[in-house]
Amino acid sequence: MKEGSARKVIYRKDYKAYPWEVNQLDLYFEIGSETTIVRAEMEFLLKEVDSAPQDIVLNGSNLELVSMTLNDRALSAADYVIEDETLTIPDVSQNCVLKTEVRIHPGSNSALEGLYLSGEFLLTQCEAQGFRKITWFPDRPDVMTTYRVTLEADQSAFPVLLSNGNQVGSGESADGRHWVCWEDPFPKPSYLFALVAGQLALVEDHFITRSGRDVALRIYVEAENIDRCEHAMESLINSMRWDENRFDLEYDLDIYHIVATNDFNMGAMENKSLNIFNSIYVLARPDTATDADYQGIEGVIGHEYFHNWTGNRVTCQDWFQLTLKEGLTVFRDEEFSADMQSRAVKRIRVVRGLRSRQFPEDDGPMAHPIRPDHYAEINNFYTATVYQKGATIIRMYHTLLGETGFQKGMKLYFERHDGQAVTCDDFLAAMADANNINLDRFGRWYSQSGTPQVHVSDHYDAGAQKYRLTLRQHTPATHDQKDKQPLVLPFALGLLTASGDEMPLQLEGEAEAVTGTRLLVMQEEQEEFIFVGVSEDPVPSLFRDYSAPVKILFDYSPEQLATLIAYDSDAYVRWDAAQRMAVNAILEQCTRHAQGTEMRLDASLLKAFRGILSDHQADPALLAEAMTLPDEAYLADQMDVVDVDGIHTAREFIKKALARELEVFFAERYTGLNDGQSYQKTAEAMARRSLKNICMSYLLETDAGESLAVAQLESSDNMTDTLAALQGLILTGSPRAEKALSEFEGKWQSDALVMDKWFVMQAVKPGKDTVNTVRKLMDHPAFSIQNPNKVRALIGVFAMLNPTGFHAADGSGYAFHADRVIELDGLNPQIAARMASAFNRWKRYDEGRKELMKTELQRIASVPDLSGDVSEIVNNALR
Ligand code: 7ML
Ligand code: ZN
Repeated sequence: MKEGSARKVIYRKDYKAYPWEVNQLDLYFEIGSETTIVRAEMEFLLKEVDSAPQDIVLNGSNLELVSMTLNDRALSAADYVIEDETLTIPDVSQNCVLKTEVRIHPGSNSALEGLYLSGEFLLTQCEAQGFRKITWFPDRPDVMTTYRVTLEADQSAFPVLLSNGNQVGSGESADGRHWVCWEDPFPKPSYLFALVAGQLALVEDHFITRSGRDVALRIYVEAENIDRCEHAMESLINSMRWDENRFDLEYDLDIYHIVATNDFNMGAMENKSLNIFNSIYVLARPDTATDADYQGIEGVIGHEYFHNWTGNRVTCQDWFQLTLKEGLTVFRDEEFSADMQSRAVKRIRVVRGLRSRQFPEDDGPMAHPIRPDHYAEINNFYTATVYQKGATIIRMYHTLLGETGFQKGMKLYFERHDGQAVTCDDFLAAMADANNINLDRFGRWYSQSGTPQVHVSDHYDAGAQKYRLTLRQHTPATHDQKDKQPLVLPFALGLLTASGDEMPLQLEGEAEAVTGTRLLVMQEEQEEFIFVGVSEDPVPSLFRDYSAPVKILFDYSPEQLATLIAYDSDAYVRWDAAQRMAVNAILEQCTRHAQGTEMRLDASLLKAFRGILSDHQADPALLAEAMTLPDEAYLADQMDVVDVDGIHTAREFIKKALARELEVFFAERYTGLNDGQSYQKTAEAMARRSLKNICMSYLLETDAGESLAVAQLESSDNMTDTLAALQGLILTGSPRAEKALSEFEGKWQSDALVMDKWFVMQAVKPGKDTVNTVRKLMDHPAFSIQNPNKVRALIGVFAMLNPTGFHAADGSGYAFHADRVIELDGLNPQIAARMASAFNRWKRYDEGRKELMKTELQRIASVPDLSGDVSEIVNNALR
């Protein structure tokens, strides 16, 4: 059977504990790029002393078996059964020692899972099921053991030899070879194993934990990147301090490694004391990385560090529980970023991401609960639902219990489960027990997919001074589930007067009123909240701080939205009101465009923008968020049948109209912010750059823009300003764009990360011709189909962030993309599957496009030996 090819579906309900304890795993690697020899020795102890004989089941994939012994007796093919990716030694009746020797070939491993080559060095990626590509082992997260790992390699090619835990020995061996031995005292599942071998440069610092442990912090990168590690190191130190202060959690070893690689399928990986990172999330210098990159590094360094407790010390019983560690760790990294930067800005960006990526997923053919009930390929379930929606569920515990109650729950969770592999139910039980409350109904969030809709209606009775809010929740059926139940929704609410003052809130039956945000909890399908002593018809400020991950349906008048935008105390509500106004304006023009009526700019939107531009009090980053128009994918989500070109045309129209009407305001703000100060890394400086560059993007819609952008490009001392100017010139079709692009290329051609940006800028250019640019760029020396970052920058960005290019009516974008999915499937099934998901929402388009996309999906599905990864995605889409 071809590697990765169609596996059977695995069900959560079929979970069975492993009957054996694995006492200790000794690994010996004879390292070579072409061939690596792996010797493993492990002890199996029956969990139940008087148990009947049990099978020993091991996982392995693409391993060349050299030898295998059980209690020193050589096993032959007659002693075991190999089927799919498992090897079964039947009916073993006693504790025993298993020894194996296998050969693997890292140099020809293009899937970037298991042991593989990146440039000149070797490294591993084991989550979720990569360890089975290294050696025979029960490759499941509930089998935890201690590891001792010896790495032996040529000293000059592989001077650095790293694995998990502490270095306990090293020495020279024959023929210019050397060895290093590592021991990890903490039992861990195999997915947290890692090794790195090669020539790498080291940046070192240290952190003293609050109990006085002096931890060596070592970041390994390729030598030319040695001057780009400062921010990552600072982020690591901040993460360690923050986890002590906010979560009372301290680091538990004397050493912490981070290794950066250009060849990585994902963002990063939390292997115990040996994190491996996609270099995007480590390397930064002001002239090579944008503010968004700096923030991404801080967040991801935090994320992987926080996994040490939420993931490593307490891990998952099985892969259905993935959100147990990922939802929780995303919540923790969001809170870290919020505490380090601006809480409000972080919250808005999180909500934007949830709406533009998770909502579509939850409404498409791959819809699944945060804790899925089944999968064919687990790699397809590292999703926005498991991660981002999972984090919103954790945030709701926090909202319901408060910081103190939540931390009590965390404390009990660690007291009960440190060192164990557990389930989402265990987490819920710890939260409930620590706070003495019943969270059974809240638990439905784990098993129900789809985005709930909350229909809000209100009624004001002036005579009685009463205000009634009626909430009705409804989750539409999803692909995977027909019947839905009501969920627990924390509902944070405020009421404003028409002039923007916060009203005191007093529910019927309560003794007195309280001012400010009120946290209510909705549990039933329909609930009514009646407020008394309400002196005027209020403007409701709903789901403040986005207190539940729902679609809020309320028919706001333009005046009410204007009040919220101008006055609400909650930054999320202000931003959301501005988005609603922009969505309404754009969709209305989209309709007019379709009807052949002339488009026009809404007076209320114009007025709101004028207000935003004149606000010199608010955080500039919040103003920038408020003026960032909803993206085309989010707009598409609001339509029954997506009008690709209409959305694009209407959005462009609104942007240009705002720019023309408010040119003076944009120019004034731009000039004020473009103060010639040299680059600073502070949150304030980043906020100012974000507002400045949003203003420039509007000014580029006017005659004044081009010269501003050119001047900014020429004087810029940082990548944020450079990229904003260059991207702006490209998008507006300026004749200056081509020269600027080629100068940029000349300057950065040998810099992998910066060249990714160069690919992105060209791949997002709207219009049907971009497919040809993208095809041509595939021949550029900096592009490689084998490298996931390049594939994402060029192919992924074209398919997912360029609707008018990908969805060109002639199907050229679809055909190109399907060819890439097929090409990638033979190299890297995980990346191929991610790319294939660009077709997931095909049923939401017009008949012509639907037919074209369906044809491409069928073409992919019919490829012989298609991987299980891609097969699950395309067959779900077609079903
Ligand atoms: C999410 C990760 C993976 C996959 C990293 C791989 C990880 C699994 C790994 C948020 C921030 C940074 C990285 C990721 C992410 C998809 C996304 N355990 O740590 O979750
Ligand atoms: Zn993670």
